[in-house]
Amino acid sequence: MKNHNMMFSLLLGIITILSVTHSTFATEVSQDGRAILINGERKIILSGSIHYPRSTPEMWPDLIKKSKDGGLDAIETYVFWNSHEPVRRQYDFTGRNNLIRFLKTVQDAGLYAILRIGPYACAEWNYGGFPVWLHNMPGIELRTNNKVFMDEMQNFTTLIVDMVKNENLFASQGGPIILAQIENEYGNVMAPYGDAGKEYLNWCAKMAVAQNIGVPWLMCQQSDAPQPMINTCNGWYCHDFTPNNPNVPKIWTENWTGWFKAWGGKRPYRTSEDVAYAVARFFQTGGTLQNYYMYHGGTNFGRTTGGPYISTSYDYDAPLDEYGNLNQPKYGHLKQLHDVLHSMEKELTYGDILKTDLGNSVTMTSYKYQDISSCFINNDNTSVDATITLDGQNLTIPAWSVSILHDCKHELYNTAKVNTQTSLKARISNEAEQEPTSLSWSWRPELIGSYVKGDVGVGEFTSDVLLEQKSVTNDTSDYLWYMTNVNLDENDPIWSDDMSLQVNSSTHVLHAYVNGKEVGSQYAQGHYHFFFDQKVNNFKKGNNIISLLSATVGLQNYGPFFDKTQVGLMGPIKIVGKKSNNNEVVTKDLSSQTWTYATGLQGLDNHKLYSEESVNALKWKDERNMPINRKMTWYKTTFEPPLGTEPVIVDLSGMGKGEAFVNGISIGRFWQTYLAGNDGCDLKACDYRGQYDNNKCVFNCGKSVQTEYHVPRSFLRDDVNTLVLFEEFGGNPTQVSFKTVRTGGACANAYEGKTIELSCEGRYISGINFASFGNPTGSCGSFEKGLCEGANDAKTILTKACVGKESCSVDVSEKVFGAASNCGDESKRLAVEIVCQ
Ligand SMILES: *[C@@H]1O[C@H](CO)[C@@H](O)[C@H](O)[C@H]1NC(C)=O
Ligand SMILES: *[C@@H]1O[C@H](CO)[C@@H](O)[C@H](O)[C@H]1NC(C)=O
Ligand SMILES: *[C@@H]1O[C@H](CO)[C@@H](O)[C@H](O)[C@H]1NC(C)=O
Ligand SMILES: *[C@@H]1O[C@H](CO)[C@@H](O)[C@H](O)[C@H]1NC(C)=O
Ligand SMILES: *[C@@H]1O[C@H](CO)[C@@H](O)[C@H](O)[C@H]1NC(C)=O
Ligand SMILES: CC(=O)N[C@H]1CO[C@H](CO)[C@@H](O)[C@@H]1O
Repeated sequence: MKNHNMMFSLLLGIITILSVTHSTFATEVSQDGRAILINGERKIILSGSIHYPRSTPEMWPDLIKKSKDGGLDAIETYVFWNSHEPVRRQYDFTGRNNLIRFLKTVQDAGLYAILRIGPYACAEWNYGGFPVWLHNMPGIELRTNNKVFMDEMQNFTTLIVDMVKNENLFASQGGPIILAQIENEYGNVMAPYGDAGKEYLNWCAKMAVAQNIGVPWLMCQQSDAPQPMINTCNGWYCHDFTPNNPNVPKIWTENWTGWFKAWGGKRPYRTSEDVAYAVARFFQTGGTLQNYYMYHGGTNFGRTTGGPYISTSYDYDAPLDEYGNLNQPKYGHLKQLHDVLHSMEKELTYGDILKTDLGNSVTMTSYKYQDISSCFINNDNTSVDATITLDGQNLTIPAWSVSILHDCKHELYNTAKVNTQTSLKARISNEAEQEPTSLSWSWRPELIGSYVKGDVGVGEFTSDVLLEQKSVTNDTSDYLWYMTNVNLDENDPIWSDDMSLQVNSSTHVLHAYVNGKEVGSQYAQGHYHFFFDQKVNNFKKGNNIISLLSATVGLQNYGPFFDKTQVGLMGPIKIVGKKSNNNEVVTKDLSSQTWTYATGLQGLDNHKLYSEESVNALKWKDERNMPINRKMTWYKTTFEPPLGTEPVIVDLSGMGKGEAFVNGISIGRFWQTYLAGNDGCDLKACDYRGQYDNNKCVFNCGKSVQTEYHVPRSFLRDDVNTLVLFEEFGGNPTQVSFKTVRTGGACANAYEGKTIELSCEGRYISGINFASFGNPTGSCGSFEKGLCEGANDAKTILTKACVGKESCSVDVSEKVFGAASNCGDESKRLAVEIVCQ
């Protein structure tokens, strides 16, 4: 028996070895102190994050192709547990959740993949990617040494690893995945978990290693990552980062290309110059693998946004915009940098490194391999340009920039000299229809009568305490009703002329009703906690019905113990009477009353009014008596898809807050009426020089953070499509319209010696608005000629070279534009603005 067993396990061992190495295409991934090695060769790896559920399978090939064209070697993604296992042991890997299809699309494009399994993701994703049923399991504690949690985490991690293995997607099996990640930024939050956190971390490492995936594991932001986990850096800059083991390379897992947006917030923007500076500094200081977070941000469809209050758009100011268009100049400026870095791969990964301090925050780093030297020269001074003399030539390194030089002589690239055009996006109204006037609407009220009038049987269960919302709803809906009956007899001391309802609220949005009548609504601003206090004038003797509708807008996704953040109406909830004669205040605490609970709204969650079946089956009222600014109202219209292939958006101007659906698919929550504050949009702050953070350069003060919502083409049919809006606060749908987004024009500013490429990205160049070679001033839209100007008319030259073409390229030189006089020491530039057809 024993022998038999041994034979069996020996055999198994052989089979395992065979199955790991059988493929002739297997890629060996290893690491040393310099780089990740692919089949024994050190590599420079440029990677970008694209989260598969934030776009559609139909968009993936194009996004990944553009990533490859942009000079990336790898695509990185998290795995989103709550999308895949919405109900315990019931899985969804279809459509946008088709992880395997996504990884195969990456493979088909010939790129590597980095799989951050987590399964905690953060990512501004609802509840950080954790399913809410997990939180509701008895005895569970998340992200710590807790058996219930660890069993579930292992179960899901194993499921993903097995799925990926079955498709041979790990590099060790010939697949694209070169690295995997367990946990995520735990180092940032670990201290409050104490020893249990440390034990959990060690367990994560062991559990990961036991998965036997044949490629290295990463742990980001984890300076004490146990071996063989590779600890990596996340941040705006990572050049000062050193890994915790001399035998692992310096890896940057999240280089934040921009920042996310939130309802009621401003729009953040990070300049191309500064992102390029951060990347060049990282490679200058020995980094060899970096990942852009995000390369394509995309859209938080449905109820997937985290938060609270993360917006539906997750554009992130990434190199590919929300719709998959190039975000120029960021995309092109980084592409040029990637090409230069790849051309230096051998020097950067095998070369001898020599650092020279040139004074005043200027350093030169040379990488010499065999006969070739490549150099980086950085100027970290935030205001003063540096001029250095190399080989008898003067070279200007602008403040806060890095130059990269071939042979340490010829400048190939400078992070502050942007030679890529700035594309100007145009919104074109739906050419298939005359919107918005052509859209005809029908409507229905959301039926809340039985909840606010206390009809019997409307609730699901009762409780004598105020319950936390997630624990009741399992997050199957944003909405939860808290309802109670209060008997006020004739002699109750509470009676007065000034009676009010007070709710100590931890919810995001509250709508309060007494005896069928609305008494007020309120939403959290700044802190996700507010005190509701509204006068009520319809309390009556006898039975009173109090109905409180609590709504969430994305569950918290970050912080120590973020999962324990309570949301809902935990009270106290009181009726307060103030006597006018003696100022006496009498309160009646309702917190321990019997409360009846009902999850969701009738139309939204039970009848699914947005679904294809209900949209046609149920009666909708026509436009004649359509209410405007009415709370809890449904609107419906049909539309033809805009012509062409450009991305489609729906402009929801006029609407308040709610959720939008196209052909039964949720395109996300909307919230136009929560406006950003008026302060802080100082464009001078957008100078690329100096440390960036997400508050440095913001736009859109006093406005709504998002009025346009992406409608992926694959959601649309050729003939008739349906848009359904659930409006919670009150809005006016008559301004709603569909549009396409395209390049309307472009500006460029290129230095002498460079070649400028101009493109309408699929459309024709129809005109040249401005062109000047010399020292033009101003910026896109307001360029002006300077004193120095080439002898030939720049506009005529560009018209000849470009108009009527999709793209054109022109050498920026005196040979083309003629000798320029009066230019002094200044380097000459070409400024141009083109118009697209
Ligand atoms: C996950 O747990 C279920 C039981 O709930 C079990 O049947 C299944 O085999 C487990 N999966 C893995 C990969 O461990
Ligand atoms: C930049 O250089 C100037 C001139 O040498 C110096 O006075 C200043 O302190 C430097 N500033 C920074 C931030 O390096
Ligand atoms: C370089 O700059 C220095 C100082 O401005 C100047 O004296 C010198 O002539 C310049 N050399 C060249 C080759 O332009
Ligand atoms: C939430 O989940 C529990 C079991 O975990 C279940 O009893 C309850 O009915 C669920 N509630 C809703 C609203 O889905
Ligand atoms: C209101 O709720 C908050 C958060 O749950 C709690 O900290 C606070 O003590 C409550 N206020 C009162 C008066 O109970
Ligand atoms: C610390 C932190 O905020 N972590 C985050 C890093 O960057 C993005 C922010 O967009 C998150 O998704 C990370 O998890």
